Amino acid sequence: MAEEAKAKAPKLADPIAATIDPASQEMIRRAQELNIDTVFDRAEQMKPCAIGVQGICCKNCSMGPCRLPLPKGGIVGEDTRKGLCGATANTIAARNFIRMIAGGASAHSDHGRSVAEVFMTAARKETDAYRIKDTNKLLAVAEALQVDTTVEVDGETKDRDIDEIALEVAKKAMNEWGKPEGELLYLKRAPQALYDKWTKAGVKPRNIDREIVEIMHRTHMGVDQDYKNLIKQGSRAAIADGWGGSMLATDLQDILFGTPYPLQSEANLGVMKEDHVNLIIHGHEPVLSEIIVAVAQRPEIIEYAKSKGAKGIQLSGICCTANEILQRHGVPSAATFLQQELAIITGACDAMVVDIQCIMQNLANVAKCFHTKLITTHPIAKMEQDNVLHIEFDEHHAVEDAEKIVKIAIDNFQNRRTEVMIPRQKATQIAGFGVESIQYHLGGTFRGTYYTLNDNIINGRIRGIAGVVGCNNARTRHNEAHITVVKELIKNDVIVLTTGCNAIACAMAGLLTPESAGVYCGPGLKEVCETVGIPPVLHLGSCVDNSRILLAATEVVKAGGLGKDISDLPAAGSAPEWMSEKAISIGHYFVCSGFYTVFGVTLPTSGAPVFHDYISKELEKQFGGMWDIEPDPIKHAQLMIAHIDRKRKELGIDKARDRVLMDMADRQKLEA
Ligand code: NFS
Repeated sequence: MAEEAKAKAPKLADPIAATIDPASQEMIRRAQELNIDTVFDRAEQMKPCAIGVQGICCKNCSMGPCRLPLPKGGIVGEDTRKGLCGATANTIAARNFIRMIAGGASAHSDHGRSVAEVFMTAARKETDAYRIKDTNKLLAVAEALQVDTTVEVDGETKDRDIDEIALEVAKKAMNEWGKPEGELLYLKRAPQALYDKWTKAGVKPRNIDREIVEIMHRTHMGVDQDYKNLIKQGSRAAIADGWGGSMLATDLQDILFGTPYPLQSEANLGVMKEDHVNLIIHGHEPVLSEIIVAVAQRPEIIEYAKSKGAKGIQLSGICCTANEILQRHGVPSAATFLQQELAIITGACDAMVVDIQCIMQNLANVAKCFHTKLITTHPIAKMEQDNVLHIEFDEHHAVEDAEKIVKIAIDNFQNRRTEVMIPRQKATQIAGFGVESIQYHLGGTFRGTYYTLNDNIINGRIRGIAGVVGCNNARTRHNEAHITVVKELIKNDVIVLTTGCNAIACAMAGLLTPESAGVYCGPGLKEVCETVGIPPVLHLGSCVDNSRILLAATEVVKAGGLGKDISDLPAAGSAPEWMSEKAISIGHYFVCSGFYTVFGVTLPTSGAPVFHDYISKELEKQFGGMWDIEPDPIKHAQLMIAHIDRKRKELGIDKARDRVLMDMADRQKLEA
């Protein structure tokens, strides 16, 4: 009988096998003791569908789902697999793939639209909660959106009124989502060579919404049945994300909330404090979290918390909201995507406020086992469980909403019922980098370009640039691939630009400090980091801020000496533990912008080898970028390094690096 019960007990995750992070291991164990399941356990109990993983299941009509597994032993001769309508594996995989792009692009771009709406409210002065904070950025964005920043008065050129510029920027920006003709204005920010490639390939987005809608149309039963034509539309929508919705989100957020500048903070569950009210902000849009940060710092609110027996209020963040409030205010990051349930398992989370994206529905079930108030705030993202509070956030009464939320957290401090167990682990991080601050650190104010960075790439101290980004995925060991890939890159003198959950993982592993250069970097990168005083891994923000990587790469091209296009650069992109549709959209706009892009885990194209080949080899001919997949993190990083070396050779700067390394060795010999 006991044996039978044991056999029926659901399989639980092995904490050590589930994550490399000791804090998370401790909390997984704690959850298991309390009989609360987490994503790590569920990943043990439910295996993914092998056909879905390969991208060859079509459920776009009710004659299916049609599943087209690869024949045992692979395809010999002609691939005769087809669905009821005749759709081939290539058609099905391409449809599924671009629907993922549509999902991802719409998430980023709808986020961008919300910010644009708040921006409009601020420009119209309909709210006191938001105002233009960064006028320099406003002027830069005005130029990119073709808004005049000067006026002619009596034959004289004068600066235009800032409020007027803001209003026109707001209108021009809003227009990008649905204008009836023309093309996205930001496309012209790309290097001319890339713009020309987009023109030739016929993939310049017309407006953001249209490209997403067209994906849904083309992938409807019986429409587009040519994988090349399908992915062409995928490219157009992905470019509309990277160079449109995401880039606008980043820019307008910077204007409203300030452009990030390097600052110090901490990361991991250990940032929570037992004797403080712990309010965790989770999700993606900073429009709400910005106000919560401001409200939680007000003296009377802190006094109110003290009146309830707490020593103060500890704010922290999860997922990309963590990155947003870290970058601009130094609020510590409590957790990556996979740790969200664990933050509640501490027993010390008095309230978790969520908006949109990457929020697990099981948070509500976990919160039910504790005193934690879980608060949804967005009209498009509610939860069905009845213990969830919904306080709908509106920019017109932003401060009142934020006050209400902060007070709920404070009032809940005294209701803690389970023993509090906060893991001790936390690490120092330097975050807050961006296109502008890289320019400052690695270019110098005098030249105001990326000259020093380029110079160090040309002379070989820096071998190349990598953008390592993206999620966690419960099908892989939490943070292992993130950290292994990044360490392998910096060991080989590749400087890393990071965003999203990779950034939080790197912060937790101590890679976002200047000191880590001495420990983990190759001699060239170490020398540069120590001279300039920067970490070898630069935190550029949230996932919409991947647009910063596009613009940083463009600045590198502009600074000269490294070719004419992003695809000429010794650079590569990576998402070692991706899981979301947003990651596919990002991956694809990286590819369409000229980056060699490697994903970990799996790619939903493996069941359609011809389509897979097309998005790797053929797309390289169009844009210079290509997809690749490698789950093994060391091989993954080595593929990126091999690509970087190939580009160095094409640029004729491969010899310079040999010389630098020889110099270093000689110098070390002398020192010894
Ligand atoms: Ni990006 Fe942010 Fe994390 Fe992945 Fe989710 S938080 S938008 S999608 S899981 S990196």
